[in-house]
Amino acid sequence: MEVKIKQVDEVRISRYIIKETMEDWYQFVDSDVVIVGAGPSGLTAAYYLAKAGLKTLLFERRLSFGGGIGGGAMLFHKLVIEKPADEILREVNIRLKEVEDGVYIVDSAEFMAKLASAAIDAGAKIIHGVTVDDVIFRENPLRVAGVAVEWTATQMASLHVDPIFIAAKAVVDATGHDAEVISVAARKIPELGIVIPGEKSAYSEKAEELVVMNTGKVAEGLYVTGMAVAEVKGLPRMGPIFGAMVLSGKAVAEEIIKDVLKST
Ligand code: 48H
Ligand code: FE2
Repeated sequence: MEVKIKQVDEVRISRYIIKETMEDWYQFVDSDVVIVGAGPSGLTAAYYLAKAGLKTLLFERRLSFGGGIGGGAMLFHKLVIEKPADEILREVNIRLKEVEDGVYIVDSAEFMAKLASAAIDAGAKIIHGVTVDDVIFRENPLRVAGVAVEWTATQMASLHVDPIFIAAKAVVDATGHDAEVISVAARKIPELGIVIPGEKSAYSEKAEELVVMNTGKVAEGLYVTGMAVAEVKGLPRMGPIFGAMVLSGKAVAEEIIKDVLKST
């Protein structure tokens, strides 16, 4: 088979990549919202925030999307979704199988791929391989004003490298069970008065509503969504039912949209 392929030399390949990468970093160094973690809650928040026109940047430590979605339940590639979270999944064209009234089964690969795709199409910028390891804060009024980021690879190599800072009107901890961003803020900025009781054992029927109800602002400029809510508010876990994760992502987006509009 004869194919005429456009010829591009190594210097041009490298230059285009460097230039375009730096343009993204330069533009997003001052964002409306920084979301930490590309699991179900972070991706859903990114989708709604970007759709509302906010400059939305999401950092994900790993080189993949979906956080805990990919592992399904004990590596079984299915998850449970319940009403009304099905509406969010339908909005991004994820197919659901109803197994009882208001209870659905979703395929984990389809869930991760389509949720990530929707967030990107809505305009969210997602950067992989970056770990958020600290926040920026300001006084008068006391608030979180952004994050400190480092390559995940640098951290894995245990190298002492100082971070880059990204400013944001709102920082969202969507890091899952460990609530990493809020934990570091609670430890390093005691004036914020954040006390973290830690997640409780499983109680699925209660946990779903509690997580969504307790989603939102934990300090000025700092918000929590997803499984991190259980850690920060001392709530039970729910296992492989993911309705609360996407509903929590949507709820945090709605609260931030209101807060950011109020401040501008
Ligand atoms: C950059 C980071 C950092 C960091 C972590 O764990 P996730 O899937 O989080 P959620 O809250 O969206 O979803 C939770 C769900 O997956 C789950 O575990 C449930 C429902 N469990 C119930 C139960 O009973 O166990 O995703 C978090 C993402 C991951 O991709 C991490 O790699 C990433 O955040 N991340 N990224 N900087 N400091 N910390
Ligand atoms: Fe989990």
